[in-house]
Amino acid sequence: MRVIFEPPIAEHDPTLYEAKTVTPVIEGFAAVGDEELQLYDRTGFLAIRNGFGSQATDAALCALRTILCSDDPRCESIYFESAIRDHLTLASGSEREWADALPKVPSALRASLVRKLMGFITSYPALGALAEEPELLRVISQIIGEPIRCFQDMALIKPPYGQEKPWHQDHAYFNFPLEARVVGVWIALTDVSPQMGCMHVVSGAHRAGPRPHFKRRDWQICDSEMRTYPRLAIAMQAGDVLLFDGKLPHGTPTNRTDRQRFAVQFHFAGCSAIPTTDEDRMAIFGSEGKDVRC
Ligand SMILES: O=C(O)CCC(=O)C(=O)O
Repeated sequence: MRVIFEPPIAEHDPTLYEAKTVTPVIEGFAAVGDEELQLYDRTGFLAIRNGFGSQATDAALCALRTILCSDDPRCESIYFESAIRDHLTLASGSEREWADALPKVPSALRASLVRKLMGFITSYPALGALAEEPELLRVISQIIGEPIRCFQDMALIKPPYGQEKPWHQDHAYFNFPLEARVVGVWIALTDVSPQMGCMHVVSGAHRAGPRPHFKRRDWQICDSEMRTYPRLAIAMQAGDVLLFDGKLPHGTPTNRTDRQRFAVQFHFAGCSAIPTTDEDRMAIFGSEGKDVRC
């Protein structure tokens, strides 16, 4: 298992996430028909109330808590919030030394500072079950228009006062041809308000295609570009699901509460999508050689 320590990032300007708050109005996956699929095409997202019931979300949350408390979690990688450094006895040194110092951090504190887990669906059935829900898969195959595969699973846990995930397009992180349809599935396992760092999106902006990304607080769209768009904050309840296009600009602000925010995210692509290279991706989403600055 890989252990990654996120770098500290500067606090974001709060105006970047000034947004109109909306809540999901489509009740369950079964309510997604032609009209909703057309809405997805226009807006780049669908917010679904009660995609999953409390039994499924409670079981998934319990599995995540098990991973967080385990000394040997069965996942591919674990990412710690930068604040974990304040609790490691080594102030400097290599990531290897930090990882060796982790067991000395009290387990509850350690668990409260996990930001992301990746690669767990094959080891934890309650989490794998979310990615196999037949009605969810039906909707995603209709969006993509061909047989689909889940190519990435992650748990996104914003610790109390945890850091922002700056505005970006997920496609800028994936080596797929630009025309390949990629669908993100963001499942709330706890209620998530704007104050807790809910998902923020720019409705319809996936249609403008790839935006240049820059290495700033993260690999992200320039703040000054994001300020020009009208933004929506999607307030969700546990079990609600956000489906969104890989080219939809989205981000999440700092968690301004003392509560841990839990979500699971999957990414799906069509089975026929053939992976490209980092160079191809950077030629599309990078700023080099283009007349753009940030
Ligand atoms: O859950 C979050 O805070 C944002 C996650 C996200 O946008 C991503 O990982 O691409």
